[in-house]
Amino acid sequence: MRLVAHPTTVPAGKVTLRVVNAGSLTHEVIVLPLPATGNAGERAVGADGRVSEAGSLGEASRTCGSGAGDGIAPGAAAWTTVTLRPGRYELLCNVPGHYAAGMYAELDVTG
Ligand SMILES: [Cu+2]
Repeated sequence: MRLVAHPTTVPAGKVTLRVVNAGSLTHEVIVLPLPATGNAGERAVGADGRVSEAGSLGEASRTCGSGAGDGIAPGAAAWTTVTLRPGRYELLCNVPGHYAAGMYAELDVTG
């Protein structure tokens, strides 16, 4: 499993994420700031197979819709608009087990 960001660098301000689920399972995308010394993929995974969403800046998890929902069905798109300051962020899927399986990507925001 993987999550790919195109482009990987965007200007600060309002950023619209358009997520296409090209897989065969339900997925989602959560936006979290990366800690100054951390990299994508390094978050602690809990016993439930998920990472903490504390500090989340938004998510795209609604099939053919905006914002938070029950997950993006296979073949469907989802979207959300977040306001991002310059920095490093992590896009990740928090369906149990998916983060540990590689569903994360760094997104860099320039000033
Ligand atoms: Cu997933």
